[in-house]
Amino acid sequence: MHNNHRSVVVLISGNGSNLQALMDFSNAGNYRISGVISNKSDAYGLQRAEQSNIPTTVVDHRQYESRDLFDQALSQAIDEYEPGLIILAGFMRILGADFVKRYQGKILNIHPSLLPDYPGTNTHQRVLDAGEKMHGVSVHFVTEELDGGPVIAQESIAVESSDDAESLATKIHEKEHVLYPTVASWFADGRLRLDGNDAFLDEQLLPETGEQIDAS
Ligand code: NHR
Ligand code: GAR
Repeated sequence: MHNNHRSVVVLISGNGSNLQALMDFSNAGNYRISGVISNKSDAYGLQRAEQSNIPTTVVDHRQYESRDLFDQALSQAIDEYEPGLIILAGFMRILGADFVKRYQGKILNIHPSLLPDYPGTNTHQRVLDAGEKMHGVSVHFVTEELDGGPVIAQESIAVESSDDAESLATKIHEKEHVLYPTVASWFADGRLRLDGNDAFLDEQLLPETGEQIDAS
């Protein structure tokens, strides 16, 4: 892996509003988005990248006979950009053990829940169904364990009685669009480190729920 902490590749599968936020903040954040890769050729995020003159690559998972072969093709596409950091932003393909090992400590994901609660999909509806008063968003290091890598930072929102899954998704997106560029900058500045299943910020071990951000 290239040792330029400031060069980032963003992996997407869809809309790419988090990609947009990362692009908009990249100057202030001191990182550079070298490329955007999607497993879907019709992902709207690809158009966002092109509008900002950022090179794009499509690696369509349906064209590979196995997950391993897809992961290998994805690795090749990533390595052409020589990044120091890989950011998953609404990327919807589970990555295999070999892939994760190759980029150990250099992959981040944003997940719409207060991890370790509610890993997996459909988090907003599950939070509503459980009658939770709080919901939120987490940025974590990607490890082999799905949505199980150490949490770096999270931000909470209150669940109101008037909320539905859509209103929660909107509130969560607002938080994500500030939180993710912030954490990307920490990484670019060399402040973040993964050691086994522990995350460190400025050489301080982060708690299980990461750094609590309150930007409100
Ligand atoms: N890979 C590893 N190894 N570890 C993680 O923590 C990962 C990961 C890949 C993606 C994002 C994650 C999320 O934030 C993520 C974290 C997709 C699925 C999934 O079930 C699950 C979790 C996440 C992303 N994907 C299906 C699959 O078969 C496909 C679903 C679809 O195409 O719509 O890969 O929630
Ligand atoms: C974000 O809310 C992100 O947390 C979530 O998908 C959305 C992507 O939005 N990620 C997952 O659910 C991963 N399984 P975007 O494409 O507009 O950035």
